[in-house]
Amino acid sequence: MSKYSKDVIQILYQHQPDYISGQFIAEQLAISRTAVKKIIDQLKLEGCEIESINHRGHRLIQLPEKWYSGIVQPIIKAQNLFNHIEVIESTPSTQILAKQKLVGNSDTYLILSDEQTEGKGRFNRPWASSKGKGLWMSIVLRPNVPFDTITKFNLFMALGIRDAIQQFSEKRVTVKWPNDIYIDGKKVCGFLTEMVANSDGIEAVICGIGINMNQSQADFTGELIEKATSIRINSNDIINRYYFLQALVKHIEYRYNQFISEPFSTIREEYIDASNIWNKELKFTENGNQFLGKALDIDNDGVLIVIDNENQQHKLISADIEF
Ligand code: BTX
Repeated sequence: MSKYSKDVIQILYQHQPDYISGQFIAEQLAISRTAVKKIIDQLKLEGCEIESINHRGHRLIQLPEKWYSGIVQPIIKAQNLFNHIEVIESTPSTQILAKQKLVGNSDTYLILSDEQTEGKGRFNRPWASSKGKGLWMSIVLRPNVPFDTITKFNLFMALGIRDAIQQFSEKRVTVKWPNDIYIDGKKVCGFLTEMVANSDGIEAVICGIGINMNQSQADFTGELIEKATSIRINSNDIINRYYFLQALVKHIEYRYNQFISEPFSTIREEYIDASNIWNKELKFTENGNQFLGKALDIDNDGVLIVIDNENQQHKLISADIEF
């Protein structure tokens, strides 16, 4: 793969739906027309639908279900959250990779992968991340805040991710405290937040986000047939992955800035409205302890107030909830 292929795809994408001549692309990149033709032939081989007509040039019609760094980079650089962005085809887990890259720098970054071979949820549970239709990414941020604000970060992120998915879903998108996003009773997204901290505060927050974007119900297997959904299933059209990624990063940036400058109480009402855990019996697991109960409220610090079936009150910072 030529080092210029990401630039060629970027030029074709930016000029969509127009034709663009090989000569123009060659001049932009200071390479030969033969080199441009070779790159375009290679892009066609890997699934890009490109119409090439003599004397008119090339026109991008459709991209395959994969991330192209040449398109991702300008979209995300237009926002100010990350120093750099990495787009890869496969990795065991973007979360592991993001943590490996923390050492010896203070960069903020985003890692996006077409597939994860060992995607992980909370408590080491598997996260299904097959190639093509999902969005699997980890972001690394460096907020200058005390380390006990990590729970608050998670609450702000939930709304950012929810808002982005809502922009593309016909049905209502809800938050299942603390780490899941739901549509129509099924999980469309799971995310988790980890951090590295020292006595001075947080060194890095690493947030891993898995979103089912374009799966059909038939793409899910095993327990996920009943449990999982995608944005596509709840939308009238295929989700344009680049529009969605742009919206996601925009909403995350908005909520991140809010997290840094505002207390949780600013978004408390909004969070309560977006939540799907009220008025139903829930099964809670906290530090290995299981009990049945109901969620009553979220206080101004983001703590979940729960009453169990023995009338005992619990204040939860994090737990696992089953419907
Ligand atoms: P969680 O522990 O709340 O969710 C894991 C549970 O969700 C699984 O046990 C399974 O029941 C269900 N599940 C697994 N895969 C899917 C899926 N694709 N769609 C819907 N439900 C599913 C939530 O953990 C946090 C998940 C974070 C995933 C991201 S992806 C990028 C980053 N890299 C990585 O390895 N993890 C994070």
